[in-house]
Amino acid sequence: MIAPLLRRRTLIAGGAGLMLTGCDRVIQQPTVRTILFKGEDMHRGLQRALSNRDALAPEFRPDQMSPRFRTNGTRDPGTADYAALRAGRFADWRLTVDGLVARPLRLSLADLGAFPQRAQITRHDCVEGWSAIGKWQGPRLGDVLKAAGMRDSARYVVFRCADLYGGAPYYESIDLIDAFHPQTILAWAMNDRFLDVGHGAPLRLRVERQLGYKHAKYLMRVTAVDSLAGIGKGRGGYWEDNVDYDWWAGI
Ligand SMILES: Nc1nc2c(c(=O)[nH]1)N[C@H]1C(S)=C(S)[C@@H](COP(=O)(O)O)O[C@H]1N2
Ligand SMILES: [Mo]
Repeated sequence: MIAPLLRRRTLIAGGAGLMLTGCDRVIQQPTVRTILFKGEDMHRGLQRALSNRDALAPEFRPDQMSPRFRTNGTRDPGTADYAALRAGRFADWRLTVDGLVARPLRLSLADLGAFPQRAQITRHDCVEGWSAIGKWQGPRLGDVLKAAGMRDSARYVVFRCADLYGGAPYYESIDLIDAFHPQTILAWAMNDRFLDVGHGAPLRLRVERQLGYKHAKYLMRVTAVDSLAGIGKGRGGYWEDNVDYDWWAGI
């Protein structure tokens, strides 16, 4: 009597074991992957909540500036509109500030130069794995948004650029913590000269707590919005829409 019972138990146990093995392979793998992904999201969320979003990015001494600062992405928008602005040395260029603001603005380079200026020597970190230290100057984005009378309903700031990259308009967006961060500036000067075309003339964003692709070059328009839905493909930026880069690229 004992032998058949044992055999049966063994069979049941063996069966359960097989089922578990089956689960491991077939059912649990996606589950594990889902949990891992959730963990990653949670980790990012935590990192974001715990990191002091107001902390300053490191600033450097003039002698630490990179002798060569490479260009990346668009190096010349090359459109007829941009070529015309460039030919006029950007005298006719205006930055539109609109969206959820009480007073939409159209600012010339001279207008931007009339705001209090901030100069900073910072390190640019590209997601592709290179960095360079350069000096940037311009008004704080926060001061420009205040001048436009940004409304309380605004949640994000969207940056439209003059260039198409791979045929699609380059754009980016940041939240209000970064928009009002003291080192977030609209830079018209780099290394004590007017921005050159390669680096985003006549104006680019510097958002020093984030990776390079957030630093939109060739700025044309700054728009305060309450949602990123309906802009581009809705993920808040060119790379976010097209290559799945993170919207929040904090460093
Ligand atoms: N309008 C626009 N802004 C852009 C890009 C671009 O292609 N178009 N490339 C981004 C990327 S990936 C990086 S690393 C930096 C490069 O800035 P730089 O050319 O001044 O080095 O600009 C960012 N801003
Ligand atoms: Mo980049």
